[in-house]
Amino acid sequence: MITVLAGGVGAARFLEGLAAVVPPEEITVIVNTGDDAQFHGLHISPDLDTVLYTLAGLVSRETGWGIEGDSFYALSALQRLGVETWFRLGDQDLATHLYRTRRLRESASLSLVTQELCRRFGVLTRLVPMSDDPAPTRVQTPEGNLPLQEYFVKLKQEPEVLRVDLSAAALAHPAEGVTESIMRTDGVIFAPSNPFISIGPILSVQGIREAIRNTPAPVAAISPIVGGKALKGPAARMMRSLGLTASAAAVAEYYKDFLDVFVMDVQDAELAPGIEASGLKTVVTSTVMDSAEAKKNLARATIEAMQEVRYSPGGAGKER
Ligand code: FO1
Repeated sequence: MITVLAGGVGAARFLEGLAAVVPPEEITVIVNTGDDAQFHGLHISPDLDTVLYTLAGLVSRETGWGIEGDSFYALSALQRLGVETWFRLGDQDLATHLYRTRRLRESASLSLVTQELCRRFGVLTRLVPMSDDPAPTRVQTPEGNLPLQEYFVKLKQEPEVLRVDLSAAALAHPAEGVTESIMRTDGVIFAPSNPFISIGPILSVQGIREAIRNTPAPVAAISPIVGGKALKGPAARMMRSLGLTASAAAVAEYYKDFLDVFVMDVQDAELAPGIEASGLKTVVTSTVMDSAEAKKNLARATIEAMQEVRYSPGGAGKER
């Protein structure tokens, strides 16, 4: 069994590779819901949907989110009504949000609705929201304390980030099965997602940080920073505005309390000895997931490194 902590697009690409090298039923994905938002009275869970559509083979290849070939008639009609439409919801995508919102109003939990969606989309990988409680991430910027999607989409990640506010996640309880899937697994992987707005919210949910520290399984992270740049999104800029260096080494340092294995790109090979010296097993491989083969290779390299740690004298977790 493998447990993955995941955000949106980067995580989804990695999971495509993982589900091709490990039976998908043996993978549990704990997905960030700090990005969840309400638009037009509907509950949107962008990271859950990005992972769902990707594993179902339906995701838009151009954007990495939404459905390939979707139309935007409903959004245009809403625009005609004078409604703000900066968050682009496609017509087929809207069906997912209509379904989820109706089920939540019927008192179904977000976990149950996610399970139903997985079944309907034929996704065998187990997707679990980090929490069934609302846990919206907010971003403190010079322009104010903003809901995540306002910073991310409306303002195009342009404002400087002074602080990421995860106080709602800190009050949230993990969804059913989340801590168990961390404690009873053969390996935990932090997908190559933004450490602050994707993995950070998951780690902030009550009990998850402790579960990751205490699990007997090896814990690996894949750097989302390659050659000082983010694979996708604002992680590098965010690191700089939070006073960190945008580098794989800074990501390793940020996660070091949790990790046994750190997977980083060949472009950053010169940083590996320094990271190894801090007690982490480092894997230097290609982390740029530009083909199906590249995604599978990254998944294989991560699993192999976790197995080596698991079966090495002392095993995983001795340093944590
Ligand atoms: N990202 C954008 O940059 N612009 C959008 O209009 C947008 C719409 C959208 C609709 C549904 C969905 O599931 C995701 C969507 N995303 C959009 C992606 C999303 O905002 C971010 O990628 C994540 O929240 C960050 O992980």
